[in-house]
Amino acid sequence: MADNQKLSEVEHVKDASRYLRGTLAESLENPITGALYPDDTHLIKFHGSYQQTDRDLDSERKRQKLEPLYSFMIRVRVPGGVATPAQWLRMDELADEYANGTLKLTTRQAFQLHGVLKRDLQQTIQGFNEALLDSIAGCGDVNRNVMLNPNPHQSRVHAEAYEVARHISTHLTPRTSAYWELWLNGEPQFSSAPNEGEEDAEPIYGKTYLPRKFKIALGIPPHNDTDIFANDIGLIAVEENGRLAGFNVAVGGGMGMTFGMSDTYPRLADIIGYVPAGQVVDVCEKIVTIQRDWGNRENRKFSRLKYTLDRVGLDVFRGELHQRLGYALEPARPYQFRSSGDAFGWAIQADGRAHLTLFVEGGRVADRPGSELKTALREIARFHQGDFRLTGNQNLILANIAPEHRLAVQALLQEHGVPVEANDALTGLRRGALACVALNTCTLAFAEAERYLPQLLDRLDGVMRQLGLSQDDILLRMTGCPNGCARPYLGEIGLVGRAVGRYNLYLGAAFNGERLNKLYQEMLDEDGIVAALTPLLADYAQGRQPQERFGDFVIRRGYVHATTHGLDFHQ
Ligand code: SRM
Ligand code: SF4
Repeated sequence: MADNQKLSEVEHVKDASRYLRGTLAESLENPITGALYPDDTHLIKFHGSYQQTDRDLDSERKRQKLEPLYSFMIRVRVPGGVATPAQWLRMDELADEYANGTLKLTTRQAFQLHGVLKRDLQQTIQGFNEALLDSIAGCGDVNRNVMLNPNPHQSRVHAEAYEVARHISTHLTPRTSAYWELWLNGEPQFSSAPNEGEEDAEPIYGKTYLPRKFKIALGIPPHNDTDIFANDIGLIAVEENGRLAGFNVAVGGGMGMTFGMSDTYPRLADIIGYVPAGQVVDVCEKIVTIQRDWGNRENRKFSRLKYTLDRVGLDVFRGELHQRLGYALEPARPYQFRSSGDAFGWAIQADGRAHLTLFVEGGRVADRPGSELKTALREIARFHQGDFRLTGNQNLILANIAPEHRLAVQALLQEHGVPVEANDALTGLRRGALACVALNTCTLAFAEAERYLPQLLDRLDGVMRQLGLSQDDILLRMTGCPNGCARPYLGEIGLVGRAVGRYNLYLGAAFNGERLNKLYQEMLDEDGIVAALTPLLADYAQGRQPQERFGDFVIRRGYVHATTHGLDFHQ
Protein backbone atom coordinates (compact mmCIF):
# COMPACT_ATOMS: atom_id res chain seq x y z
CA MET A 1 0.00 0.00 0.00
CA ALA A 2 2.86 2.35 0.75
CA ASP A 3 3.79 2.57 -2.96
CA ASN A 4 0.83 4.78 -3.95
CA GLN A 5 1.29 7.11 -1.06
CA LYS A 6 2.90 10.52 -1.07
CA LEU A 7 5.37 9.94 1.71
CA SER A 8 5.63 12.22 4.75
CA GLU A 9 8.87 14.10 5.43
CA VAL A 10 9.91 11.69 8.18
CA GLU A 11 9.69 8.78 5.71
CA HIS A 12 12.27 10.50 3.48
CA VAL A 13 14.54 11.16 6.44
CA LYS A 14 14.38 7.49 7.51
CA ASP A 15 14.93 6.31 3.94
CA ALA A 16 18.07 8.40 3.50
CA SER A 17 19.40 7.71 6.99
CA ARG A 18 21.48 4.58 6.30
CA TYR A 19 19.76 2.69 9.06
CA LEU A 20 19.37 5.58 11.50
CA ARG A 21 22.79 7.22 11.11
CA GLY A 22 21.88 10.34 9.13
CA THR A 23 24.31 13.09 10.05
CA LEU A 24 24.04 12.42 13.77
CA ALA A 25 27.81 12.08 14.18
CA GLU A 26 28.34 15.57 12.70
CA SER A 27 25.40 17.02 14.64
CA LEU A 28 26.86 15.77 17.91
CA GLU A 29 30.26 17.24 17.15
CA ASN A 30 29.02 20.67 16.08
CA PRO A 31 30.09 23.00 18.94
CA ILE A 32 28.23 26.07 17.64
CA THR A 33 24.80 24.99 18.87
CA GLY A 34 23.29 22.80 21.58
CA ALA A 35 20.87 21.43 18.97
CA LEU A 36 21.06 18.79 16.25
CA TYR A 37 20.53 19.34 12.51
CA PRO A 38 16.76 19.23 11.84
CA ASP A 39 16.68 15.80 10.13
CA ASP A 40 18.70 14.30 12.95
CA THR A 41 16.06 15.36 15.49
CA HIS A 42 13.82 12.69 13.92
CA LEU A 43 16.52 10.05 13.89
CA ILE A 44 17.75 10.50 17.45
CA LYS A 45 14.32 9.36 18.66
CA PHE A 46 15.10 5.84 17.46
CA HIS A 47 18.17 6.01 19.70
CA GLY A 48 15.88 6.78 22.64
CA SER A 49 16.24 10.54 22.89
CA TYR A 50 14.25 13.71 22.16
CA GLN A 51 15.66 17.15 21.64
CA GLN A 52 13.85 19.57 23.95
CA THR A 53 14.15 23.08 25.30
CA ASP A 54 13.51 24.39 28.79
CA ARG A 55 10.12 25.93 28.01
CA ASP A 56 10.12 27.95 31.22
CA LEU A 57 13.11 29.86 29.84
CA ASP A 58 12.18 30.06 26.15
CA SER A 59 10.81 33.60 26.10
CA GLU A 60 13.52 35.06 28.32
CA ARG A 61 16.24 33.45 26.17
CA LYS A 62 14.54 34.84 23.08
CA ARG A 63 14.44 38.31 24.62
CA GLN A 64 18.16 38.01 25.26
CA LYS A 65 18.64 36.89 21.65
CA LEU A 66 20.07 33.55 22.82
CA GLU A 67 19.20 30.23 21.24
CA PRO A 68 16.74 28.19 23.36
CA LEU A 69 18.35 26.15 26.13
CA TYR A 70 18.51 22.86 24.25
CA SER A 71 18.82 19.63 26.14
CA PHE A 72 17.80 16.02 25.65
CA MET A 73 15.42 13.62 27.28
CA ILE A 74 16.67 10.01 27.17
CA ARG A 75 14.36 7.05 27.67
CA VAL A 76 15.78 3.76 28.87
CA ARG A 77 13.82 0.64 28.05
CA VAL A 78 13.16 -1.75 30.91
CA PRO A 79 11.20 -4.69 29.50
CA GLY A 80 8.49 -5.65 31.97
CA GLY A 81 9.73 -2.86 34.24
CA VAL A 82 12.17 -5.18 36.06
CA ALA A 83 15.48 -3.52 37.00
CA THR A 84 18.24 -4.81 39.24
CA PRO A 85 19.54 -2.83 42.23
CA ALA A 86 22.79 -2.25 40.29
CA GLN A 87 20.80 -0.79 37.39
CA TRP A 88 18.86 1.43 39.77
CA LEU A 89 22.09 2.72 41.29
CA ARG A 90 23.54 3.45 37.85
CA MET A 91 20.44 5.38 36.76
CA ASP A 92 20.53 7.31 40.03
CA GLU A 93 24.17 8.29 39.44
CA LEU A 94 23.60 9.25 35.81
CA ALA A 95 20.65 11.45 36.79
CA ASP A 96 22.95 13.43 39.07
CA GLU A 97 25.97 13.44 36.82
CA TYR A 98 24.43 14.38 33.48
CA ALA A 99 20.70 15.13 33.90
CA ASN A 100 18.54 17.29 36.16
CA GLY A 101 19.08 15.12 39.26
CA THR A 102 15.73 13.33 39.02
CA LEU A 103 14.54 10.04 37.57
CA LYS A 104 11.18 9.82 35.82
CA LEU A 105 9.36 6.48 36.01
CA THR A 106 7.13 6.51 32.95
CA THR A 107 3.65 5.19 32.22
CA ARG A 108 5.35 2.43 30.17
CA GLN A 109 7.64 1.12 32.93
CA ALA A 110 10.72 2.87 31.56
CA PHE A 111 13.20 5.37 33.01
CA GLN A 112 13.61 8.86 31.64
CA LEU A 113 16.38 11.35 32.25
CA HIS A 114 15.72 15.00 31.44
CA GLY A 115 18.05 17.90 30.79
CA VAL A 116 21.05 16.04 29.32
CA LEU A 117 23.23 18.36 27.24
CA LYS A 118 24.31 17.34 23.75
CA ARG A 119 27.94 17.08 24.82
CA ASP A 120 27.00 14.56 27.55
CA LEU A 121 24.78 12.26 25.50
CA GLN A 122 27.48 9.79 24.67
CA GLN A 123 28.77 9.37 28.23
CA THR A 124 25.23 8.99 29.50
CA ILE A 125 24.40 6.22 27.04
CA GLN A 126 27.72 4.54 27.80
CA GLY A 127 26.65 4.65 31.44
CA PHE A 128 23.45 2.76 30.59
CA ASN A 129 25.45 0.19 28.68
CA GLU A 130 27.74 -0.47 31.64
CA ALA A 131 24.63 -1.43 33.62
CA LEU A 132 23.32 -3.61 30.76
CA LEU A 133 20.60 -1.10 29.90
CA ASP A 134 19.96 0.57 26.58
CA SER A 135 17.93 3.37 25.08
CA ILE A 136 17.63 2.07 21.53
CA ALA A 137 13.96 1.94 20.49
CA GLY A 138 12.96 3.91 23.58
CA CYS A 139 11.24 6.17 21.04
CA GLY A 140 10.89 6.24 17.23
CA ASP A 141 8.85 4.32 14.66
CA VAL A 142 9.56 0.89 16.13
CA ASN A 143 8.32 -1.33 18.91
CA ARG A 144 8.73 0.47 22.24
CA ASN A 145 9.28 -0.82 25.77
CA VAL A 146 7.29 -4.03 26.23
CA MET A 147 5.09 -3.77 29.28
CA LEU A 148 4.14 -6.53 31.69
CA ASN A 149 2.02 -6.66 34.81
CA PRO A 150 4.69 -6.26 37.52
CA ASN A 151 2.88 -8.28 40.20
CA PRO A 152 5.40 -10.44 42.11
CA HIS A 153 2.67 -12.43 43.89
CA GLN A 154 1.79 -14.50 40.85
CA SER A 155 5.47 -15.29 40.67
CA ARG A 156 5.43 -18.45 38.56
CA VAL A 157 3.19 -17.08 35.80
CA HIS A 158 4.93 -13.75 36.12
CA ALA A 159 8.34 -15.36 35.59
CA GLU A 160 7.09 -17.17 32.49
CA ALA A 161 5.36 -14.08 31.11
CA TYR A 162 8.47 -12.01 31.84
CA GLU A 163 10.53 -14.34 29.65
CA VAL A 164 7.97 -13.84 26.86
CA ALA A 165 8.10 -10.04 27.30
CA ARG A 166 11.89 -10.07 27.08
CA HIS A 167 11.81 -12.33 24.06
CA ILE A 168 9.34 -10.06 22.23
CA SER A 169 11.43 -7.04 23.17
CA THR A 170 14.69 -8.52 21.90
CA HIS A 171 13.07 -9.94 18.77
CA LEU A 172 11.65 -6.55 17.78
CA THR A 173 14.71 -4.48 18.70
CA PRO A 174 16.15 -2.79 15.61
CA ARG A 175 19.21 -4.64 14.29
CA THR A 176 21.09 -1.57 13.00
CA SER A 177 24.60 -1.19 14.40
CA ALA A 178 24.21 2.61 14.26
CA TYR A 179 23.40 2.73 17.99
CA TRP A 180 26.58 0.93 18.94
CA GLU A 181 28.63 2.87 16.43
CA LEU A 182 27.40 6.32 17.48
CA TRP A 183 27.26 5.98 21.22
CA LEU A 184 29.46 3.07 22.21
CA ASN A 185 32.43 3.28 19.86
CA GLY A 186 31.13 0.19 18.12
CA GLU A 187 31.54 -1.93 21.22
CA PRO A 188 28.29 -3.49 22.31
CA GLN A 189 28.54 -5.28 25.62
CA PHE A 190 25.32 -7.23 25.89
CA SER A 191 22.75 -9.27 24.13
CA SER A 192 20.41 -6.87 22.35
CA ALA A 193 23.38 -5.79 20.21
CA PRO A 194 23.75 -7.22 16.70
CA ASN A 195 26.06 -10.21 16.40
CA GLU A 196 29.57 -9.50 15.31
CA GLY A 197 29.83 -9.23 11.54
CA GLU A 198 26.06 -9.05 11.12
CA GLU A 199 25.10 -6.94 8.12
CA ASP A 200 23.20 -3.73 8.71
CA ALA A 201 19.77 -4.80 7.63
CA GLU A 202 16.41 -4.80 9.31
CA PRO A 203 14.80 -8.17 8.59
CA ILE A 204 11.54 -7.21 10.28
CA TYR A 205 11.33 -3.45 9.83
CA GLY A 206 13.07 -2.75 6.52
CA LYS A 207 14.97 0.46 5.99
CA THR A 208 12.08 2.85 6.61
CA TYR A 209 11.03 1.07 9.80
CA LEU A 210 7.35 1.34 10.80
CA PRO A 211 4.99 4.14 9.76
CA ARG A 212 4.71 5.17 13.42
CA LYS A 213 5.46 4.12 17.00
CA PHE A 214 4.29 0.64 18.03
CA LYS A 215 3.42 -0.59 21.51
CA ILE A 216 2.97 -4.01 23.13
CA ALA A 217 1.79 -4.82 26.66
CA LEU A 218 1.21 -8.09 28.49
CA GLY A 219 -1.35 -8.30 31.27
CA ILE A 220 -1.99 -11.05 33.82
CA PRO A 221 -5.65 -11.08 34.92
CA PRO A 222 -7.23 -10.02 37.17
CA HIS A 223 -4.92 -6.94 37.08
CA ASN A 224 -4.95 -4.74 34.02
CA ASP A 225 -2.31 -2.43 35.44
CA THR A 226 -0.51 -2.22 32.10
CA ASP A 227 -3.71 -0.98 30.40
CA ILE A 228 -3.29 -3.57 27.70
CA PHE A 229 -6.16 -2.25 25.57
CA ALA A 230 -4.31 1.04 25.05
CA ASN A 231 -1.62 -0.78 23.05
CA ASP A 232 -1.17 -1.70 19.40
CA ILE A 233 -0.92 -5.26 20.68
CA GLY A 234 -2.31 -6.27 24.06
CA LEU A 235 -1.60 -9.80 25.29
CA ILE A 236 -3.81 -11.22 28.03
CA ALA A 237 -2.09 -14.10 29.82
CA VAL A 238 -4.15 -17.28 30.12
CA GLU A 239 -3.16 -19.51 33.00
CA GLU A 240 -3.70 -23.28 33.23
CA ASN A 241 -2.87 -25.15 36.44
CA GLY A 242 -0.74 -22.29 37.69
CA ARG A 243 1.35 -22.14 34.51
CA LEU A 244 1.29 -19.75 31.57
CA ALA A 245 -0.57 -21.46 28.71
CA GLY A 246 -0.89 -18.67 26.16
CA PHE A 247 -2.42 -15.29 25.41
CA ASN A 248 -5.58 -13.74 24.12
CA VAL A 249 -4.39 -11.31 21.46
CA ALA A 250 -5.90 -7.82 21.20
CA VAL A 251 -4.98 -5.36 18.44
CA GLY A 252 -5.45 -1.71 17.58
CA GLY A 253 -5.32 0.24 20.85
CA GLY A 254 -3.98 3.77 21.14
CA MET A 255 -4.75 6.98 22.97
CA GLY A 256 -3.57 9.90 20.84
CA MET A 257 -5.92 12.32 19.12
CA THR A 258 -5.82 15.92 17.89
CA PHE A 259 -8.27 18.59 19.05
CA GLY A 260 -10.56 19.72 16.25
CA MET A 261 -9.97 16.57 14.16
CA SER A 262 -12.77 14.15 14.97
CA ASP A 263 -11.30 11.58 12.59
CA THR A 264 -8.50 11.15 15.15
CA TYR A 265 -9.58 9.32 18.30
CA PRO A 266 -8.46 7.11 21.15
CA ARG A 267 -9.34 3.47 20.60
CA LEU A 268 -9.22 0.31 22.67
CA ALA A 269 -7.77 -2.86 21.17
CA ASP A 270 -10.07 -5.63 19.90
CA ILE A 271 -9.47 -9.25 20.88
CA ILE A 272 -8.92 -11.35 17.75
CA GLY A 273 -8.11 -14.79 19.18
CA TYR A 274 -5.86 -16.92 21.36
CA VAL A 275 -2.33 -18.13 20.76
CA PRO A 276 -0.24 -20.64 22.78
CA ALA A 277 2.71 -19.01 24.53
CA GLY A 278 5.27 -20.65 22.22
CA GLN A 279 3.86 -18.89 19.14
CA VAL A 280 3.25 -15.43 20.55
CA VAL A 281 6.52 -13.89 19.35
CA ASP A 282 5.69 -15.03 15.83
CA VAL A 283 2.21 -13.50 16.09
CA CYS A 284 3.65 -10.18 17.26
CA GLU A 285 6.17 -10.18 14.43
CA LYS A 286 3.51 -10.82 11.79
CA ILE A 287 1.22 -8.12 13.16
CA VAL A 288 4.15 -5.71 13.06
CA THR A 289 4.86 -6.60 9.43
CA ILE A 290 1.23 -6.03 8.40
CA GLN A 291 1.36 -2.59 9.99
CA ARG A 292 4.73 -2.01 8.29
CA ASP A 293 3.18 -2.78 4.89
CA TRP A 294 -0.34 -1.40 5.33
CA GLY A 295 0.10 1.56 7.69
CA ASN A 296 -0.34 5.12 6.42
CA ARG A 297 3.06 6.68 5.61
CA GLU A 298 1.60 9.86 4.17
CA ASN A 299 0.01 11.54 7.19
CA ARG A 300 1.46 10.67 10.58
CA LYS A 301 -1.77 11.61 12.30
CA PHE A 302 -3.35 8.47 10.78
CA SER A 303 -0.39 6.11 10.88
CA ARG A 304 -1.07 4.07 13.99
CA LEU A 305 -2.33 0.50 13.69
CA LYS A 306 -5.74 1.57 15.07
CA TYR A 307 -6.42 3.58 11.90
CA THR A 308 -5.11 0.80 9.65
CA LEU A 309 -7.55 -1.55 11.35
CA ASP A 310 -10.57 0.73 11.07
CA ARG A 311 -9.70 1.34 7.39
CA VAL A 312 -9.45 -2.32 6.36
CA GLY A 313 -11.76 -3.91 8.96
CA LEU A 314 -10.96 -6.55 11.57
CA ASP A 315 -11.86 -9.52 9.36
CA VAL A 316 -9.53 -8.52 6.55
CA PHE A 317 -6.78 -7.86 9.08
CA ARG A 318 -7.26 -11.21 10.80
CA GLY A 319 -7.33 -12.98 7.42
CA GLU A 320 -4.02 -11.40 6.43
CA LEU A 321 -2.53 -12.32 9.80
CA HIS A 322 -3.56 -15.96 9.41
CA GLN A 323 -2.10 -16.03 5.95
CA ARG A 324 1.24 -14.61 7.08
CA LEU A 325 1.32 -16.99 10.06
CA GLY A 326 0.35 -20.04 8.04
CA TYR A 327 -2.10 -21.00 10.80
CA ALA A 328 -5.15 -19.48 12.45
CA LEU A 329 -5.48 -18.05 15.94
CA GLU A 330 -7.70 -20.12 18.20
CA PRO A 331 -10.94 -18.67 19.65
CA ALA A 332 -10.27 -16.32 22.56
CA ARG A 333 -10.35 -17.87 26.05
CA PRO A 334 -12.38 -16.49 28.98
CA TYR A 335 -10.65 -13.97 31.24
CA GLN A 336 -11.62 -11.23 33.68
CA PHE A 337 -9.92 -7.97 34.57
CA ARG A 338 -10.99 -6.35 37.81
CA SER A 339 -8.69 -3.34 38.24
CA SER A 340 -6.15 -1.24 36.45
CA GLY A 341 -4.28 0.56 39.25
CA ASP A 342 -1.55 -0.53 41.68
CA ALA A 343 -2.09 -1.99 45.17
CA PHE A 344 0.14 -0.17 47.66
CA GLY A 345 2.00 -1.12 50.79
CA TRP A 346 3.59 -4.29 52.11
CA ALA A 347 2.67 -7.77 50.93
CA ILE A 348 4.40 -10.60 52.73
CA GLN A 349 4.29 -14.09 51.28
CA ALA A 350 4.18 -17.39 53.13
CA ASP A 351 7.80 -18.08 52.09
CA GLY A 352 8.91 -14.89 53.88
CA ARG A 353 9.63 -12.83 50.75
CA ALA A 354 8.14 -9.36 50.90
CA HIS A 355 7.13 -6.80 48.31
CA LEU A 356 6.56 -3.13 48.93
CA THR A 357 4.66 -0.98 46.42
CA LEU A 358 5.53 2.67 46.86
CA PHE A 359 3.54 5.61 45.58
CA VAL A 360 5.72 7.88 43.43
CA GLU A 361 3.88 11.10 42.72
CA GLY A 362 3.97 11.81 38.98
CA GLY A 363 6.57 9.04 38.66
CA ARG A 364 9.23 11.58 39.67
CA VAL A 365 11.98 10.15 41.87
CA ALA A 366 13.49 13.21 43.51
CA ASP A 367 14.58 14.54 46.85
CA ARG A 368 12.17 17.17 48.10
CA PRO A 369 12.12 18.99 51.44
CA GLY A 370 10.70 16.53 53.95
CA SER A 371 10.68 13.58 51.53
CA GLU A 372 13.98 12.30 50.18
CA LEU A 373 12.72 9.46 48.01
CA LYS A 374 15.74 9.40 45.72
CA THR A 375 18.23 9.16 48.58
CA ALA A 376 16.17 6.51 50.37
CA LEU A 377 15.96 4.34 47.26
CA ARG A 378 19.67 4.73 46.59
CA GLU A 379 20.47 3.52 50.09
CA ILE A 380 18.08 0.60 49.74
CA ALA A 381 19.60 -0.34 46.37
CA ARG A 382 22.97 -0.74 48.09
CA PHE A 383 21.80 -3.84 50.02
CA HIS A 384 18.52 -4.96 48.39
CA GLN A 385 18.91 -8.35 46.71
CA GLY A 386 15.54 -8.54 44.98
CA ASP A 387 14.48 -6.23 42.18
CA PHE A 388 13.07 -2.82 41.47
CA ARG A 389 9.83 -3.07 39.47
CA LEU A 390 8.59 -0.02 37.64
CA THR A 391 4.82 -0.17 37.31
CA GLY A 392 2.79 1.12 34.37
CA ASN A 393 1.23 3.64 36.75
CA GLN A 394 4.50 5.47 37.44
CA ASN A 395 4.99 3.73 40.81
CA LEU A 396 7.67 1.41 42.14
CA ILE A 397 7.65 -2.07 43.67
CA LEU A 398 10.58 -3.13 45.81
CA ALA A 399 10.12 -6.79 45.04
CA ASN A 400 11.47 -9.93 46.65
CA ILE A 401 12.87 -8.26 49.74
CA ALA A 402 14.73 -10.75 51.93
CA PRO A 403 13.11 -11.23 55.37
CA GLU A 404 16.24 -9.90 57.09
CA HIS A 405 16.06 -6.65 55.06
CA ARG A 406 12.43 -5.80 55.68
CA LEU A 407 12.97 -3.67 58.78
CA ALA A 408 15.92 -1.84 57.26
CA VAL A 409 13.85 -0.93 54.18
CA GLN A 410 11.01 0.34 56.33
CA ALA A 411 13.37 2.32 58.59
CA LEU A 412 15.21 3.96 55.70
CA LEU A 413 12.00 5.10 54.06
CA GLN A 414 10.68 6.49 57.32
CA GLU A 415 13.96 8.21 58.10
CA HIS A 416 13.76 9.99 54.75
CA GLY A 417 10.12 10.99 55.14
CA VAL A 418 8.72 8.64 52.47
CA PRO A 419 5.18 7.39 53.23
CA VAL A 420 5.39 3.59 53.25
CA GLU A 421 1.68 2.86 53.41
CA ALA A 422 0.12 5.01 50.68
CA ASN A 423 -3.24 3.50 51.57
CA ASP A 424 -3.24 5.25 54.96
CA ALA A 425 -1.49 8.44 54.00
CA LEU A 426 -3.26 9.39 50.78
CA THR A 427 -6.77 9.60 49.40
CA GLY A 428 -7.83 6.98 46.86
CA LEU A 429 -8.02 9.73 44.25
CA ARG A 430 -4.40 10.81 44.74
CA ARG A 431 -2.81 7.38 44.99
CA GLY A 432 -4.39 6.27 41.70
CA ALA A 433 -3.70 9.51 39.80
CA LEU A 434 -1.42 9.72 36.78
CA ALA A 435 0.05 12.82 35.18
CA CYS A 436 2.25 13.05 32.11
CA VAL A 437 5.46 15.10 32.11
CA ALA A 438 4.09 18.10 30.14
CA LEU A 439 5.83 21.42 31.00
CA ASN A 440 8.64 22.34 31.27
CA THR A 441 10.22 19.78 28.98
CA CYS A 442 7.55 18.41 26.65
CA THR A 443 7.52 20.35 23.40
CA LEU A 444 3.90 19.39 22.70
CA ALA A 445 2.31 20.47 26.01
CA PHE A 446 -0.46 23.08 25.97
CA ALA A 447 -0.87 22.99 29.76
CA GLU A 448 0.79 21.73 32.94
CA ALA A 449 0.24 18.18 34.21
CA GLU A 450 2.90 16.57 36.47
CA ARG A 451 3.87 19.86 38.13
CA TYR A 452 0.26 21.00 38.64
CA LEU A 453 -1.76 17.90 39.50
CA PRO A 454 -0.64 17.74 43.18
CA GLN A 455 -2.02 21.27 43.68
CA LEU A 456 -5.36 20.42 42.08
CA LEU A 457 -5.50 17.25 44.17
CA ASP A 458 -5.05 19.28 47.36
CA ARG A 459 -8.42 20.84 46.57
CA LEU A 460 -10.09 17.66 45.35
CA ASP A 461 -8.82 15.74 48.39
CA GLY A 462 -10.73 18.21 50.55
CA VAL A 463 -13.91 17.47 48.60
CA MET A 464 -13.33 13.72 48.85
CA ARG A 465 -12.78 13.89 52.61
CA GLN A 466 -15.84 16.04 53.17
CA LEU A 467 -17.98 13.56 51.26
CA GLY A 468 -16.58 10.55 53.10
CA LEU A 469 -14.90 9.29 49.90
CA SER A 470 -11.28 9.60 50.95
CA GLN A 471 -10.61 5.85 50.72
CA ASP A 472 -12.54 5.30 47.48
CA ASP A 473 -10.30 4.46 44.55
CA ILE A 474 -11.25 6.64 41.60
CA LEU A 475 -8.91 6.79 38.60
CA LEU A 476 -7.93 10.33 37.67
CA ARG A 477 -5.52 10.99 34.82
CA MET A 478 -4.20 14.30 33.57
CA THR A 479 -2.22 15.25 30.49
CA GLY A 480 -0.95 18.52 29.09
CA CYS A 481 -2.25 17.80 25.59
CA PRO A 482 -4.50 15.29 23.79
CA ASN A 483 -1.68 12.87 22.88
CA GLY A 484 -2.63 10.79 25.85
CA CYS A 485 0.68 9.90 27.54
CA ALA A 486 -0.98 9.26 30.93
CA ARG A 487 -3.80 7.36 29.15
CA PRO A 488 -6.35 10.04 30.18
CA TYR A 489 -9.17 8.54 28.11
CA LEU A 490 -9.01 5.54 30.43
CA GLY A 491 -9.51 7.76 33.49
CA GLU A 492 -12.81 7.58 35.31
CA ILE A 493 -11.93 11.28 35.48
CA GLY A 494 -9.76 12.48 32.58
CA LEU A 495 -8.31 15.99 32.36
CA VAL A 496 -6.70 16.94 29.08
CA GLY A 497 -4.88 20.26 28.62
CA ARG A 498 -6.33 22.64 26.05
CA ALA A 499 -4.44 25.85 26.90
CA VAL A 500 -2.44 27.22 29.81
CA GLY A 501 -4.56 26.55 32.90
CA ARG A 502 -7.50 25.09 30.90
CA TYR A 503 -8.58 21.46 30.64
CA ASN A 504 -11.27 19.36 29.02
CA LEU A 505 -13.00 17.08 31.49
CA TYR A 506 -13.80 13.51 30.43
CA LEU A 507 -15.82 11.04 32.51
CA GLY A 508 -16.95 7.45 32.53
CA ALA A 509 -14.03 5.13 31.74
CA ALA A 510 -14.18 1.67 33.32
CA PHE A 511 -12.08 0.98 36.43
CA ASN A 512 -10.68 -2.14 34.80
CA GLY A 513 -9.49 -0.37 31.64
CA GLU A 514 -12.14 -1.87 29.34
CA ARG A 515 -14.13 1.28 28.40
CA LEU A 516 -13.03 4.75 27.23
CA ASN A 517 -14.47 7.91 28.76
CA LYS A 518 -16.44 10.74 27.11
CA LEU A 519 -16.15 14.53 27.00
CA TYR A 520 -18.23 16.17 29.76
CA GLN A 521 -17.13 19.82 29.87
CA GLU A 522 -14.55 21.91 28.02
CA MET A 523 -11.93 24.55 28.80
CA LEU A 524 -12.27 24.43 32.58
CA ASP A 525 -9.90 26.28 34.87
CA GLU A 526 -9.18 25.00 38.38
CA ASP A 527 -12.31 26.50 39.92
CA GLY A 528 -14.31 25.11 37.00
CA ILE A 529 -12.90 21.60 37.50
CA VAL A 530 -13.67 21.62 41.21
CA ALA A 531 -17.14 23.08 40.56
CA ALA A 532 -17.89 20.47 37.89
CA LEU A 533 -16.71 17.49 39.94
CA THR A 534 -18.05 18.38 43.39
CA PRO A 535 -21.78 17.76 42.68
CA LEU A 536 -20.98 14.54 40.78
CA LEU A 537 -18.89 13.22 43.66
CA ALA A 538 -21.60 14.26 46.14
CA ASP A 539 -24.20 12.43 44.08
CA TYR A 540 -21.88 9.40 43.94
CA ALA A 541 -21.41 9.45 47.73
CA GLN A 542 -25.19 9.44 48.19
CA GLY A 543 -26.59 7.56 45.25
CA ARG A 544 -24.17 4.80 44.27
CA GLN A 545 -25.08 1.16 44.36
CA PRO A 546 -22.97 -1.32 46.38
CA GLN A 547 -19.50 -1.72 44.79
CA GLU A 548 -20.45 0.65 41.97
CA ARG A 549 -17.43 2.40 40.48
CA PHE A 550 -17.47 6.13 39.77
CA GLY A 551 -16.95 5.56 36.02
CA ASP A 552 -20.02 3.30 35.87
CA PHE A 553 -22.06 5.59 38.10
CA VAL A 554 -21.73 8.69 35.90
CA ILE A 555 -23.05 6.66 32.97
CA ARG A 556 -25.95 5.12 34.91
CA ARG A 557 -26.94 8.59 36.15
CA GLY A 558 -26.80 9.97 32.60
CA TYR A 559 -23.99 12.52 33.09
CA VAL A 560 -22.28 11.06 30.00
CA HIS A 561 -23.06 8.32 27.49
CA ALA A 562 -20.87 5.23 27.48
CA THR A 563 -18.22 5.12 24.77
CA THR A 564 -18.45 1.70 23.17
CA HIS A 565 -15.73 2.05 20.51
CA GLY A 566 -13.08 4.60 19.56
CA LEU A 567 -15.22 5.52 16.56
CA ASP A 568 -17.98 6.85 18.83
CA PHE A 569 -15.63 8.63 21.25
CA HIS A 570 -16.55 12.07 19.91
CA GLN A 571 -20.29 11.44 19.65
FE1 SRM B 1 3.99 9.94 25.10
C1 SRM B 1 4.89 12.02 22.63
C2 SRM B 1 6.11 11.44 27.22
C3 SRM B 1 3.61 7.37 27.27
C4 SRM B 1 1.22 8.92 23.39
N1 SRM B 1 5.33 11.42 24.92
C5 SRM B 1 5.58 12.14 23.78
C6 SRM B 1 6.78 13.07 23.98
C7 SRM B 1 8.00 12.33 23.56
C8 SRM B 1 6.67 14.45 23.32
C9 SRM B 1 7.26 14.64 21.95
O1 SRM B 1 6.94 13.86 21.03
O2 SRM B 1 8.01 15.60 21.79
C10 SRM B 1 6.73 13.23 25.53
C11 SRM B 1 8.04 13.56 26.21
C12 SRM B 1 7.81 14.42 27.40
C13 SRM B 1 8.99 14.57 28.27
O3 SRM B 1 9.47 15.72 28.43
O4 SRM B 1 9.44 13.60 28.85
C14 SRM B 1 6.04 11.95 25.93
N2 SRM B 1 4.81 9.43 26.86
C15 SRM B 1 5.58 10.24 27.62
C16 SRM B 1 5.78 9.66 29.01
C17 SRM B 1 7.15 9.97 29.61
C18 SRM B 1 4.65 10.16 29.93
C19 SRM B 1 4.87 9.97 31.39
O5 SRM B 1 4.74 10.99 32.08
O6 SRM B 1 5.10 8.86 31.86
C20 SRM B 1 5.52 8.17 28.70
C21 SRM B 1 6.76 7.44 28.28
C22 SRM B 1 6.44 6.03 27.92
C23 SRM B 1 7.64 5.14 27.67
O7 SRM B 1 8.35 4.84 28.63
O8 SRM B 1 7.81 4.69 26.54
C24 SRM B 1 4.58 8.30 27.52
N3 SRM B 1 2.71 8.36 25.25
C25 SRM B 1 2.65 7.49 26.29
C26 SRM B 1 1.43 6.76 26.24
C27 SRM B 1 0.95 5.74 27.26
C28 SRM B 1 1.29 4.33 26.87
O9 SRM B 1 2.07 4.11 25.95
O10 SRM B 1 0.76 3.44 27.53
C29 SRM B 1 0.73 7.21 25.13
C30 SRM B 1 -0.69 6.76 24.70
C31 SRM B 1 -0.72 5.44 24.04
C32 SRM B 1 -0.47 5.58 22.57
O11 SRM B 1 0.68 5.53 22.16
O12 SRM B 1 -1.43 5.78 21.83
C33 SRM B 1 1.56 8.22 24.51
N4 SRM B 1 3.22 10.35 23.28
C34 SRM B 1 2.03 9.88 22.80
C35 SRM B 1 1.74 10.56 21.56
C36 SRM B 1 0.49 10.34 20.68
C37 SRM B 1 0.64 9.17 19.78
C38 SRM B 1 -0.49 9.03 18.81
O13 SRM B 1 -0.70 7.95 18.30
O14 SRM B 1 -1.15 10.02 18.50
C39 SRM B 1 2.80 11.47 21.34
C40 SRM B 1 2.95 12.42 20.15
C41 SRM B 1 3.36 11.73 18.89
O15 SRM B 1 3.74 10.57 18.86
O16 SRM B 1 3.29 12.42 17.87
C42 SRM B 1 3.71 11.32 22.44
FE1 SF4 C 1 3.61 15.93 26.32
FE2 SF4 C 1 1.09 15.71 25.60
FE3 SF4 C 1 2.48 13.55 26.20
FE4 SF4 C 1 1.79 15.16 28.10
S1 SF4 C 1 0.37 14.02 26.80
S2 SF4 C 1 3.85 14.31 27.81
S3 SF4 C 1 1.88 17.13 27.12
S4 SF4 C 1 2.86 14.86 24.49
